[in-house]
Amino acid sequence: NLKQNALDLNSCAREPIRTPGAIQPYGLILVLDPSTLTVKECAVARADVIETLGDPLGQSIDTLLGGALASCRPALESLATGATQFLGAHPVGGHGGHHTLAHRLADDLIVELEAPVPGEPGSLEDLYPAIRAFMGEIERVPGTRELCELAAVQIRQLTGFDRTLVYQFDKEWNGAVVAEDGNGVLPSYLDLRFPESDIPAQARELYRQNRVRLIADSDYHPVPLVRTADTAAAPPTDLSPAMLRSVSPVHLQYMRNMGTGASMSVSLLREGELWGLISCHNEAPKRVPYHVRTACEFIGQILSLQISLKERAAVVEERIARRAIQVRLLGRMAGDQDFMAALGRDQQNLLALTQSAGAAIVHRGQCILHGDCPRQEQVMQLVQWLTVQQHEGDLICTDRLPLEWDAADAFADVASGVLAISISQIHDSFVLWFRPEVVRTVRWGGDPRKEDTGLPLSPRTSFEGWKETVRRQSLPWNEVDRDAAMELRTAIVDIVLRKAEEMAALNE
Ligand code: BLA
Repeated sequence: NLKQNALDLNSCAREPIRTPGAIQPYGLILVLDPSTLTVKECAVARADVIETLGDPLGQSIDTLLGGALASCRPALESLATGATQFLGAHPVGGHGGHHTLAHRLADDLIVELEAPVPGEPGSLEDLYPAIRAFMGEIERVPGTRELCELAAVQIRQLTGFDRTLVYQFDKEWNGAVVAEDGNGVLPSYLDLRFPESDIPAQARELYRQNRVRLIADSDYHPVPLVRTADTAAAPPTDLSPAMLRSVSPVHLQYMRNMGTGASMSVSLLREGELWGLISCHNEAPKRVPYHVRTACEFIGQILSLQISLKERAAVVEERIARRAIQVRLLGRMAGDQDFMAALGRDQQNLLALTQSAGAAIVHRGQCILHGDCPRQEQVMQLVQWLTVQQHEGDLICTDRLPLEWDAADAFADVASGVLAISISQIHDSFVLWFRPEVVRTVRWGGDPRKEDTGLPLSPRTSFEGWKETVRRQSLPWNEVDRDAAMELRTAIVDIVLRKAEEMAALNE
């Protein structure tokens, strides 16, 4: 029962996507013995190819497909393990020049021939103007969001998909749609979130290695690999580098449920890790020609590099902005006897310092609230709880307080996240900042009702699933938030100490 399997999310991570034993039907795959260059396994979609050119199984590279690949022998012989090489176009019977790729694995040499797409560009050079235009424009945009929007537009122009999305992973591998371009045929998914299991771990690992994949028709009939008798007992062949690799039936069902006939995705990496995907959809089936995919891969790489740069610059800028806020807060405190009152007079900056929705200052049994906070007595209980926790240093933070302390369930909506600095252990003085449950901070982009298919495998169900996985969690606190809080603590402690010294001097 597919529905039940689909709901068992562990089963997603076990889908054997590298070894599906079949290909998509847009060409043919030959698995050669690397030492003899004879075919030990193959999948050929068109029966007439075998009728006219003979069965490739058991044949040598020199004779198979009517000798079409004989000239590739030197290239194939010298291909290093792990490498992929483009071998140009080669005729397959009367079906035109097929783009040919060779992939050398430890024990296999995979040769795949992809059928041409009518009217496709003759070379990557034809697409160079589009790539150059993209490179020119990215220099002018300020941030990551704008970069992603530009890439969505560019990839859609290049490919003609109905909708292109830029999908970004968070640190737990849930995803969010951060940019989108479309022609209105498919619904908008902008700002939607998806749980980790929608793109399971083994798929993410494969996409980290292999940067582009195309599912040209979510209704396709897989073409099974056939083997020679003496390879029958060998383990299933690893098709992970192959463009024609047949994809997981679970994912095909997902695509059909969301009304997409074709999908392509391009990996975005940052420092060797998968940062996100450019994900493209079409309502009708759609092939994307080889050179166009290469251009998309290239744009993906440029985008990846730019994202790294922009994110690094953004952290620096954010630190500077927080420092400015801190200076303003300190200015208030300097001229004031009572640091609590002083901080409270600048609520906006107090909250902005850690990007929070609420803050509480607890000092000598008093508790003052700013913005969206739990009730006073709840904050006091929280402080009690914090003081008995084992924690290192003077900063405590969590983005899932209710999961760590049951009593916080009562105010999870406003304070799923808390960042607290302890000012003085003797007097139980704290400054606490609160963040709401993350679901409250998410905008729903499209109209959910339009998409509600009631089926278990669909973006709508996924979005609901995502909400469950992040219940009682806030947006995470990052290093900039924590450092800003600690710097404020140092300043407060300095002020408190200085006051104490002044008092002591007066008393002498
Ligand atoms: C693969 N899942 C994928 C891929 C995407 C998504 C983009 C890459 C393949 C492609 O380009 O189409 C997910 N696509 C999305 C999401 C959106 C989207 C979230 O457009 C949102 C807008 N997927 C599930 C569940 C399972 C699952 C419940 O939702 C498992 C039971 C599995 N997804 C799954 C698997 C793959 C996959 C196994 C790998 C497919 C392959 O490459 O063989």
